[in-house]
Amino acid sequence: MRLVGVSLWIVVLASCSLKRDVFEGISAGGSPGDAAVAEDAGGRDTSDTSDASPMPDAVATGDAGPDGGPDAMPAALGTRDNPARDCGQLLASALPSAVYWVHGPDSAAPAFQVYCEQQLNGGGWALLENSVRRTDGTTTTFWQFGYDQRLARIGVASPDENYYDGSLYTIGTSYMDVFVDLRGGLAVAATMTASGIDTDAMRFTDPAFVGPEGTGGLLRVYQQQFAAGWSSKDHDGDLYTGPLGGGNCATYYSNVAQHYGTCWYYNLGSDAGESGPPWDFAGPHVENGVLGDLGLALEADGGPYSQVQRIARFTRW
Ligand SMILES: [Ca+2]
Repeated sequence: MRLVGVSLWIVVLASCSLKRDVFEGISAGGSPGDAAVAEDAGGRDTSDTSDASPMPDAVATGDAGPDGGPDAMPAALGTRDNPARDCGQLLASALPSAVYWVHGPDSAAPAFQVYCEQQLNGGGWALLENSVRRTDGTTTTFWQFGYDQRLARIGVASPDENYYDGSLYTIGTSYMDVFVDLRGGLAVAATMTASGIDTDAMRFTDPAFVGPEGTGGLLRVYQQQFAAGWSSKDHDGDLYTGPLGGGNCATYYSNVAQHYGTCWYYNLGSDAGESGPPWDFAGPHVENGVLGDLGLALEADGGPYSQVQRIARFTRW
């Protein structure tokens, strides 16, 4: 038995080593400072006088316009003055993972900021949800928002910070969940498409698992965390009807707001201890069987559910 255990340990270590390389590549582009870089990248170069003004009337009336003059260069793609449609358009322009301005599928809609993940699973993904392990309990607190915040934007758009942008559910058509374990190993937990979402129930319209099982995530994660319901401490929209937590998965699991089935394979802010220790509030947790099937590391002595470093959801539109 001892030899078998050692062999498994080596396999796990080798697997983690490979995955860590992937994650470091992904997180390298992400810091809050990138937001400022992206926003300021459209610096106005007024030295180029060869570009004729498309608005000669502005010169005649003395109105130089908001760009500082008729000869101003166009703002860089992904800035407030020149928002992209989505992260995919920015990826096509070879722009790396960072925060950018986008306008979504309606080019006339007001621009907003998203963190674009440009390396993982083809890139072109906007960060929708990011739960990061914190031993001080603040991650659990972050996810205890109420039903009225389900479409809100909360936190800092960064791979290293807790973040939620529920408004992206109103435009998203593809989704991807990602886990990062305590050793930095990364795996895609589920991938799916949907034609829309019912913003009252927070249930997806025509959801479908993309897969394939394994590299494209696990069907059972999709079934529990995408294709079922959504609950918060003040709203029971999940499929669980048992007595615990008054039948509300969120109430039962530390008041964490998220998509639930009956109830979860992962939780953004709660452990699943039945009562007392090992209940803890470090934040994101995943069921051990799911972690094992994805080749990720379990928490030592963590019970049937392990802490992870990060759970993130991304979307495209
Ligand atoms: Ca329920």
